[in-house]
Amino acid sequence: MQSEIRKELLDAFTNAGDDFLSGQHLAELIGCSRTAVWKHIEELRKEGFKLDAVRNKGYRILKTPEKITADEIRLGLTTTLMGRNIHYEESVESTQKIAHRLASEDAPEGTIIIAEEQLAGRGRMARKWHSPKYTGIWMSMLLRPNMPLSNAPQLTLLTAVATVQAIEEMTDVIPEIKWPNDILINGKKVTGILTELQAEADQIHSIIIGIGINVNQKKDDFPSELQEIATSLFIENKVSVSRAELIRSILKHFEKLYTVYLEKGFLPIKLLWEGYAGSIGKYIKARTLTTTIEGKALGITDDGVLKLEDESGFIHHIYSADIEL
Ligand code: BT5
Repeated sequence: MQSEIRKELLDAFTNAGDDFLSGQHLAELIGCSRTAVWKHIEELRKEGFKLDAVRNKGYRILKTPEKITADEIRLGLTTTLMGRNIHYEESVESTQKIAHRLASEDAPEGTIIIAEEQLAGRGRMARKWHSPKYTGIWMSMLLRPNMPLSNAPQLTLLTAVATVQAIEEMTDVIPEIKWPNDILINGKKVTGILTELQAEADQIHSIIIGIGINVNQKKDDFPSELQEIATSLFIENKVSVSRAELIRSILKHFEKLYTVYLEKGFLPIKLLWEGYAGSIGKYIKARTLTTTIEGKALGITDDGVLKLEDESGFIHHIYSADIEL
């Protein structure tokens, strides 16, 4: 109930923009007492929000906190599904781990899990994902699509498109997607995506998509082994980016694409994906679990599978691999 009031309060401020909202008006809108409104306003202040309070006019939000809070994400969120349920933690092992637990506890589709830092952030195949405090977006999204298991990797590609669209909306950089799960800027990795499943037989119970984005790190913030291969939006764009705003933008773009995907299938997503793909037409090395194949990346199939032509002209279909450009 308390958090419902908070959500409605933030929705009201979102709709009001720069206008003031009086305590009386807010109380009527939300259906609670003026004292309750005041209590929630005080809570927002404690979280680091700066509010203007003017007699006979009311309240408006001047500045949001440095930390990401669930409330800051909600302020300005325009989605109806993604991020309507937010699970926020200061420090976790991995947001994926929490998402798996919440998925088993029947958390609703669209739930997101955000942490300020991850102590054991993970990449694919038990690799580590460096996730320092307050500088990046470490987020998992919970989905429950009704579709065959084999289509799940398409959601990695869809997530990459949504993330690139959000980065383009918020910065002047030009990111490109490296199949299947990386986003690069000037050849360095700014984002990694990890798609995990809970399923029985061919029935998907839930899909958990983890997104890691380096947002405001400086070069020295990366450990030495990552300094030459990783980058952040700040390094590339030279200005810091609001993480909460970027999260909202990702959720907005993701929801749009996900709706299209559920209605029309992968093809429209594929077309968008191709527009952002950096490696198509280039010679690449694909390391799968069992072998390494070299050749020209021709593109992806209508299902999202990578087509790689080796020097004999044989076209390999690659379902999962690490790519070297
Ligand atoms: C990935 O794996 O790129 C998927 C990363 C997913 C991270 C998110 S954060 C939220 C959610 N919770 C989690 O615990 N994970 C997800 P992969 O393609 O296997 O790449 C891993 C490799 O990227 C590592 O071996 C490093 O070389 C490199 N790497 C690690 N941390 C990095 C960082 N912060 N930025 C750029 N590269 C990094």
